[in-house]
Amino acid sequence: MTAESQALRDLDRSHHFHPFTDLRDYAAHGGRIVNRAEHIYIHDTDGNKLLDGMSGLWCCNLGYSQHQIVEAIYRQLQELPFYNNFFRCSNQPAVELARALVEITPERFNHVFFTNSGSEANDTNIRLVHRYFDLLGKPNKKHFISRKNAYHGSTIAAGSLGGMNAMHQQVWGLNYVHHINQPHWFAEGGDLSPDEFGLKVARELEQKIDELGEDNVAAFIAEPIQGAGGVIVPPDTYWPEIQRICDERDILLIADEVICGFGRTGQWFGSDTYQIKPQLMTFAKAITNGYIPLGGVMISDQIADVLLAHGGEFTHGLTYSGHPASCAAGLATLQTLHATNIIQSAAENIAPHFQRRLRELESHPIVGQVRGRGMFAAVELVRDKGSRERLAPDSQSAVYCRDRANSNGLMVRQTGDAMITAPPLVSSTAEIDILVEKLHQALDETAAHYGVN
Ligand code: PXG
Repeated sequence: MTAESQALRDLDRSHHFHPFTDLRDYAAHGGRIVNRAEHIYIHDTDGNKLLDGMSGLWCCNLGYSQHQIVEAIYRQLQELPFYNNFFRCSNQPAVELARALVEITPERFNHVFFTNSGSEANDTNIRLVHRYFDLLGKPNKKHFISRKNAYHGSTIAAGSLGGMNAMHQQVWGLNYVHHINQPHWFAEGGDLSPDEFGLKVARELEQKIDELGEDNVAAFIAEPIQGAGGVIVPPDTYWPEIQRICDERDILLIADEVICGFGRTGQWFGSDTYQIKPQLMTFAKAITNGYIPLGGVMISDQIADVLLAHGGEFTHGLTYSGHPASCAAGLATLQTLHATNIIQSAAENIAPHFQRRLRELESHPIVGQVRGRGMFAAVELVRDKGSRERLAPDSQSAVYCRDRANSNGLMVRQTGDAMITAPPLVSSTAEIDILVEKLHQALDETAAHYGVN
């Protein structure tokens, strides 16, 4: 470690509060300063090079060397670095990106509202839904149903929509958000088959609607595949049953596509993969390949028509809604996705290789399950495969395994007792092989540490 790197790390731990971090621990030990990246590799100030098995934070789906996106941002900043979209003004990249998004989403989506992040986009969903039902003369329809262990962001509203216990302990959430169980068969399915369990937890939505009263429930929000919660791939029975319930009841379906969107599940959106028909879709992250902040909500005609028919100001907006540089980055990202056909080619080539290679880890003595779809996956760590007993309390073994992987040059993360990986779609088969080998090595070291062989 150079003196320069050490000095930077010391300044960081002295002055910089990091997100979702044990602040006391960080102040004592500091962290890794990432200062350079190319293709699917990141470099830190200590000279380490890591294969990025997390695509930044589920956002750099095309890796770090997409210079045309960088140039689009630069060109836009030279032409028009900023202007707002309030007071009857607009800007060309925002207009063009709105149209490009309408083209890649199902026909019923013809409008977009731009934000800076996924959290703000989910706040926007609440605003849109409340306004929609108010205009329809159904002012009691204010309640939202979400799922335990969902992640929808970290503003007060998005954090309330989310179902993370640790967050709820620190946030006094909204009193009109309710949570049902998640479709996490491995952790919570007990003796039921995955299909039975999928139906059981889907029907909790129906029960919750009955409990709250259909006249009071506005919407159900969910990620097609839960990302931060642990790449929770729902049983096949889950989404068709949820769709049935939403169709039969007068409640809206909101798909949070912040992680699933833009190719992660093998199609443009997770909603395409699961053939669900949400009335609202949240996006962020990979819309700009993570290079600059941008989020938003796709609004279906069912909702847009009501907002348009009634008029009256929609009293919601952010200074940077539709920022020209962010939208230019979004356009360049979509153009790249189209020009390279990477979503389809990754779904046909690299994703099957990634899923196949990872599943080989199921024969490892401490692996209880490997699950995934497209270009993301979770590897569950256990001491006993039959009983699914964990190696150690408080997810310690997965934290240990993550640290070993990181030290061995692989950036992966841990959620609960699962190792999580979501590499860029531009990874080669050889790079996926390296990822799996490094994860295998970390699993071996974890098994040895906890005395399993
Ligand atoms: N919805 C989903 C599904 C997300 O994954 C958000 C909304 C919020 O987006 P913003 O842009 O406000 O962060 C997210 C964000 C993790 C992790 O540890 C995941 C996210 C954010 C931070 C950490 O996996 N996802």
